[in-house]
This record gives sequence, structure tokens and C-alpha cells, in this order.
Amino acid sequence: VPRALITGITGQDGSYLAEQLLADGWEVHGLVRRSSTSHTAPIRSVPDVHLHGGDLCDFPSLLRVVQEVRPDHIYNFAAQSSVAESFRQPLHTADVVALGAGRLLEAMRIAAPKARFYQASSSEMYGGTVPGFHPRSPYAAAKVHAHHLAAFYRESYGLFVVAGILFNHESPRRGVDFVTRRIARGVAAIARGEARELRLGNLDARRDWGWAPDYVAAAHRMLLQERPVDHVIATGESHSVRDFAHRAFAVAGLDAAEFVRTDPALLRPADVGELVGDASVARDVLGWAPTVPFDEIVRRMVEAELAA
Ligand code: NDP
Ligand code: GDR
Repeated sequence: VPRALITGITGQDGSYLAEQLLADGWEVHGLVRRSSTSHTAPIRSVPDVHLHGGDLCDFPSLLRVVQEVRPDHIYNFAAQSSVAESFRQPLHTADVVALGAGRLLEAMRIAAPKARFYQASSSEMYGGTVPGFHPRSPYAAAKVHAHHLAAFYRESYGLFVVAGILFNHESPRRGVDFVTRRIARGVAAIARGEARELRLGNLDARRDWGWAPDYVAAAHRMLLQERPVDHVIATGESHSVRDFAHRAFAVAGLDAAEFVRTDPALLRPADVGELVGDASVARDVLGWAPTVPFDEIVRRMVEAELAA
């Protein structure tokens, strides 16, 4: 039975991937912090998942877990993944995201050099309009560092290391601080009469929003390629935060204009105006395509909150 080790298994992507791999007959192991801050940890209730204590900031724990599990695939999903929070905790973000990837790659090089490694790279690395990477946040800078380390371990040590550059992907398991989940929760609170307004930051920002389970399936396919090649995963369509809010309120039969307020405290020192990706190579090489359109993502997220 093939074995996978997933860091960030209590998060959105890790939990979906664990479920998909179990369904495919994999043995699934996950790294968990003693003090997990996760919004949602559905994976803890799945009995077949083997959880191991550890932290991306603690190299001995990573080395021990890789030695014990001897994984075929390692998925590095763990991160301080909030761009907004990274401005307030820039060095902790670098420790987990940049150095953490380095520690896990090193643990693999020492203890499981035949394994295949997936690094969760991000569209935030692009930072906007200039070609190539132009990180606009401590989070993005840390992800660029990790991305280059992944390439370095592949090229210099011959390890099977792949970085997936994933654009935003959402679901009812999205962390509560991210804008799509904040909007979905805000709509539900207003619909139930528990709140009268929803405060948001930059309404003009445009993102390429996809469906998280589709995206983790792409990550798995990347490790099943014959050779390690990085891929971009996106829908190719962007929408504004304002547009997301309008559709989300409409799902509950409400008008966003009545309830959405902008709050300067939610603006970032720097924000990326628009991110939209081109996944045509992934379509050709991996046979991957997004399955859930924008309106349906919004509807599923709002309905999940209304039902909660
Ligand atoms: P989440 O924020 O939902 O999950 C993050 C996970 O990382 C949690 O399980 C958290 O565990 C864990 N974690 C945080 N710090 C540490 C640490 N020091 N040691 C070990 N584990 C830690 O993220 P997503 O599932 O949304 O994203 C998965 C990955 O993909 C992240 O690396 C993210 O940066 C990246 N990414 C995400 C995109 C998206 O749109 N979702 C797009 C592109 C990249 P705990 O329960 O302990 O807090
Ligand atoms: P992002 O996601 O920064 O793209 O990072 P987020 O949902 O936080 O922000 C998207 C856009 O919405 C604007 N925005 C707000 N954002 C938040 N969080 N809260 C608000 O109230 C709000 N109002 C407007 C933001 O300014 C931004 O422009 C996510 C994370 O999953 C990263 O880990 C991942 O790498 C990238 O997606 C791709």
C-alpha cells in the first residue's frame, strides 16, 4: 500500500487530500502541531488517518516523522497561510513557510530520498503585473524562497520535487479569516438576524477562485508524473471581492449593497490587484480541468454556512 505524509493535514487542502488518498487506497499520515489553531479539523475524526506530532519549525520532529513513516509521497501543505497575518508576523511566517519547507526537504533528503515531494507554491508569488515573481507580502516572499528551494533540491540532489503554483481555491473548509469564508459567514449571520453589516477590506481586488478538492487532486497528479515538473493550477477567470459578495448575498435573497461596509483596518500595506492564472499546460499534460464554476462555489459556501 502506498504511503503519504501530509503536513497541514488539519487545514483545508490537507483534509481534502487525505480523504481523496484514503478513497484511492493510500495509507495516510499527517503531521499535527500540539497546539493546532485550525478553524476546522475534520480529518481528526477519520479513524484511518495516522497523526504524528511535529512542527515545521522543529527539524528533529520532521526528521523523526519522515524516518518513521517512510512515505512514498510527501505533501507540504503546512503554512502560516494568511497573507494579511503575514504583515503582522513576518518572521514567524518566514520560519514556517520558507525555512519549514527547507527543513522538510532536508529531512526527506536524509531519510527518504526516493520519496516524491509536493511543495504548495502560490499565485501570490507573482504579485501582479510584472513577469516573474514580485512578492508583495512577507507570505509571498517566504513562498518564493520555498519555491526556489524546491527547485534547488530537485536540480542539485536529483530528488523528485514538484511545486504546484496554485491560485486561490475555496470550500466550506476555508479558514475563517479568508475573504470568501468571511463573506459566506457574514451572509449567514445577517440572514439569521445575528448581524447587521459585514465589514470588508479591498472590494476591488480580483482573484481567480477555484474549488479546493479539484486543486488537491491536481497536486496528487503532479506527483504521479513520470518526471518532476511544476504546474500552474487555476480556472483562468477572475472576479472581484465585490462580485463575490453580491453573489453570496443573492444566494440568501439579500442585497450586498445594504450590508457591506468597507473598513480601512482590513486594508493591507500592499495588496495584489488582480491574479488570474493560465492552467492550459496542466490541462494538456495532467489532463486536469476545474469542475466547479464560480457561481456554484459561492452557492455551496453560503449554503454550508446557512445550514451550519
Ligand atoms: P490552511 O490555513 O487551511 O492550513 C494550514 C495548515 O498548516 C494547518 O493544518 C495548520 O495546522 C498547518 N500549520 C501551520 N503552521 C504550522 C507549523 N508551524 N507546523 C506544522 N503545521 C503548521 O491552508 P490551506 O489548506 O488553504 O492551504 C494549504 C497550503 O497551500 C498552504 O501552504 C498555503 O499557503 C498554500 N496555498 C493555498 C492556496 C489556497 O487558495 N488555499 C493557494 C496557494 C497556496 P494547525 O491546525 O496546527 O493550525
Ligand atoms: P489571499 O486570500 O490573500 O488571496 O491569499 P484572502 O481571501 O485573504 O484575500 C483575497 C483578497 O480579498 C481582499 N479582501 C479581504 N481579505 C480578507 N482576508 N478579509 C477581508 O475582509 C477582505 N476584504 C477584501 C484581500 O485584500 C485580497 O485582495 C490566499 C491564501 O490562501 C494564501 O495562502 C494563498 O497563497 C493565496 O490565497 C493564493
